[in-house]
Amino acid sequence: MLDRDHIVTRVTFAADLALVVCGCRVPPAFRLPRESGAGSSAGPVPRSTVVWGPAPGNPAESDATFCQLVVWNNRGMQSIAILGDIHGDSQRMLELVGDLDHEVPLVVLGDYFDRWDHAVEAIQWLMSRPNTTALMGNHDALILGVVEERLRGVEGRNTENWHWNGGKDADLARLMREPEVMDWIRNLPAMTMVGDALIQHCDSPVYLNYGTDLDAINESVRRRVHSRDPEVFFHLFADLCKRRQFYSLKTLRQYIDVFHAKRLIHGHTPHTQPQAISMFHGAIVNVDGALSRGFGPEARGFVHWLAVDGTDATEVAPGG
Ligand SMILES: [Mn+2]
Repeated sequence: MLDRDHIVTRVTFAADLALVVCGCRVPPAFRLPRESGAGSSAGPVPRSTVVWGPAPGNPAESDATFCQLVVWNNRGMQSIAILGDIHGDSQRMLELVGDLDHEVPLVVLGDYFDRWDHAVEAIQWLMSRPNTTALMGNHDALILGVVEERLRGVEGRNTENWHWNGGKDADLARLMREPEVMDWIRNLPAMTMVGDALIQHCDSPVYLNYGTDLDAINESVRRRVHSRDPEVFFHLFADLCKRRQFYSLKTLRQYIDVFHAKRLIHGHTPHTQPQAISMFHGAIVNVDGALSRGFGPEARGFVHWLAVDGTDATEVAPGG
């Protein structure tokens, strides 16, 4: 026999489900607080936020009960979608950004490989998507080193490190058959600017070892990558592994001032929050929500919306 609470729960669940399916309502438990990071510091609210959460009325934590909730607000806002480290999970990537209008600029922060084994598919989708800027992460430098070792028939320290950093043989095998994908990775910029935001893979000032401005750094990284020297790749990988090096506002400011930036957006250091984490009133924003199932079966990941005016949005160009 159903008691009153049970009936109320069932009715509430049905109502919530209908409203969410219609795009009208998100259950209160899953409403997101206004972003405290880059979006709000620019003034306007984000255009939308996508977050994973338990299905309404069904809080059990299994994959089958999770659904993707999309909160739309301020549709007229020009804003940029930013996605953290994909780590081989093309399916989760597509669930988050696959349906975005192609007019919406998308920036992905690097680390396409390892942990999960569909990186090549993820990259092929990113290659085909207009209005997309992709950056290089430490894992991407590493796998380029592994490729060079394979081509030379050796297993050097790139290969050794790749194995214990979650390297997936199936993805490497696919990559070796896709020269266009290799070329795409080799030409990834290390960093880009969107409006007043500097965007890079890791939370470290190590990039200044490569140059004193954005173009010089990107060119220096590109030149090293095109040397195709496994040792050069290993050093680039090791540099881009650095993390958590902006522990004071002073250190952060000294760094972003070099680029005339007001804030820094990075990935690389995964966290399990359902939205970006910011510190120092939005001056540094971590958008790596550990979306890959290589970090565990829990449904995670989000799109971070960077609100800028229309002029800023046009500064995002494929290839940075
Ligand atoms: Mn990384």
